[in-house]
Amino acid sequence: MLIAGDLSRPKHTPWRARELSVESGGKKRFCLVLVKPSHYDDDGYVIQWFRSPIPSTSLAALYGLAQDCADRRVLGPDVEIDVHAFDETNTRIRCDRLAAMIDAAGAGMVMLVGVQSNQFPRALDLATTLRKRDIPVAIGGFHVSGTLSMLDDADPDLKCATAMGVSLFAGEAEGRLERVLQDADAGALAPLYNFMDDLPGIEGTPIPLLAAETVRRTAGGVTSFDAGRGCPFQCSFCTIINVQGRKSRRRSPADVEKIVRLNYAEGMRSFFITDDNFARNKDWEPILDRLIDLREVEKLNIGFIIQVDTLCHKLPNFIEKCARAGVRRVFIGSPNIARCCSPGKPPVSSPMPATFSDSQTTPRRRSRTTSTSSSGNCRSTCWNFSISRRCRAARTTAGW
Ligand code: B12
Ligand code: SF4
Repeated sequence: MLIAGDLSRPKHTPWRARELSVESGGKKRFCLVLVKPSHYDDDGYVIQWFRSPIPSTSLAALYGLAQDCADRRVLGPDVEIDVHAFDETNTRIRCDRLAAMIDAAGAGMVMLVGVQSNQFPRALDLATTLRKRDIPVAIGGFHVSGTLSMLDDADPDLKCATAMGVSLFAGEAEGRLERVLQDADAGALAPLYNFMDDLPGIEGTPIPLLAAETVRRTAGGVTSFDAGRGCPFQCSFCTIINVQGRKSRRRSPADVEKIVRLNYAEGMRSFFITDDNFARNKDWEPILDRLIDLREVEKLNIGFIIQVDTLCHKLPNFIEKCARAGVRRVFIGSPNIARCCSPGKPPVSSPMPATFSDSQTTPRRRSRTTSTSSSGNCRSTCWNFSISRRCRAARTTAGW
């Protein structure tokens, strides 16, 4: 791991955590506030709904990890960690109130989580207000990880965050969150935690979870979780493999079952499995077998949404088992809709094999400099890139 790295900023002012630490009944408190920022619309308003469509996976992941840190008393046996999670897409974020919560506890910090590029300006604005009140702030998520992984020079927005004393976190938090909490409690947050070269295994790690009152602010019935991360392919346009790598890292089938059961007990019936390419999760079959059992033996009324590549049908049993497990919607990526849809042009066939050896899954990072010889065609980047840009071309070409 690299701490601090090449981002420069003024020396971090030790926060008043230590001075303010209050004892109540012999226990100290540390207030950890997790905020998933929304983003601005074209007129500069924060986009917000009375009920947002679906709970945030990133927020759930961090909340699960933070609760685990609280249970393990990572700040010492006499320090209680209170964890609060807010999703700005359904909750107004009042920085003054967050600061008051932390002041009342005597110690704490705000983590801005799962921040994508379109949300980074909003995250910076929240951070500015909090930093003016001397609250320790950390920002993590795809923008920090992606820009540090793919841009040679640090992104100017990251420099801006660093300059105001915000701590940046690149990479994944499993096994690393306690280090950040301990540093914050000691008033010694590093400017940068960079774990991009050390992606953790996620089997057996704390499962993503949100408190019922957080989930109640969403439309209800639907939630999401990641069964795995990493994709073996190396599509030239893909940003994800630069961040999550090309090796299939996954939760155990038992953990997936636990996630489904816990959420089912809270009324969730539909699950978006957010793996960018579920067909390349090496445990797709044992996971589907568990889900089939839940549906066919225990008669749980569950349904799933997945994302796959166009060649998933070549995996023996994949489609049949998906259907039996309750997969009701599938995002299928295509690298070139224009060619697939245009009359007279043959569909693009991917040269990739249907299964992968470990040797093919180990190299990672910076696909922009690699060849496009194995494109997986999943929905993720293809959806964001191809459908928006290439579909327009397809419509024109195909005369839609
Ligand atoms: C699922 C998903 C969605 C779902 C979200 C559902 C949900 N319930 O959350 C939906 C379909 C709604 C969606 C929408 C969009 N998405 Co999306 N999405 C994804 C996907 C596939 C998974 C994200 C996820 O949940 N990951 C799992 C969590 C646990 O990972 P994580 O957020 O990275 O968090 C980990 C670490 O980063 C770290 N961490 C995160 N924050 C913090 C903070 C601190 C302090 C610390 C210590 C650690 C830490 O810890 C976590 C656990 O390890 C990603 C691709 C990917 N594989 O990342 C794209 C992705 C994030 N989406 C993307 C985009 C572009 C969008 C849209 C803008 C698409 C569009 N054009 O509308 C919208 C934006 C929605 C919005 N509100 O603004 C891009 C973002 C690119 C970028 N530069 O930021 C991605 C990377 C896909 C891509 N390459 O194109 N998305
Ligand atoms: S198949 Fe999808 S996740 Fe995998 S490299 Fe291609 S675009 Fe990225």
